[in-house]
Amino acid sequence: MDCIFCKIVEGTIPSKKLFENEHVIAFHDIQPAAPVHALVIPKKHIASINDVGPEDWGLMGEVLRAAQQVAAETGIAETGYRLVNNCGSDGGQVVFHLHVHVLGGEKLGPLNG
Ligand code: IU
Repeated sequence: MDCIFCKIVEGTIPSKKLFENEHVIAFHDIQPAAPVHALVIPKKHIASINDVGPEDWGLMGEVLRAAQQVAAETGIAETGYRLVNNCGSDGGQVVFHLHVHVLGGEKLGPLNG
């Protein structure tokens, strides 16, 4: 499968890893939109939130748990941060391997700004 994030999971494309366990990995976004900008992805290829099956909700919990840990370890947990999932073209999704953005390290603008 020609998926860039699957290649990051396999290690055939390098990434600046922040966290890894058997279910998920987190790494720095290559085009950061905030001082801290990490992506948390399931190792399993799931194209988008639309494709999460009934058997995947435990895995989605692992994704959120890793996001919490990344926020703590990058020092943004105290001051606050934003988790974002883009889904589909109107949602601005570019990479079709489900991921949660962890954004922080500065006061983020309003969603309707
Ligand atoms: P989106 O939610 O699909 O729009 O976000 C994709 C993100 O993946 C975006 O912020 C890119 O900068 C980021 N990214 C990356 O970190 N490494 C890559 O090799 C590629 C995209 I392609």
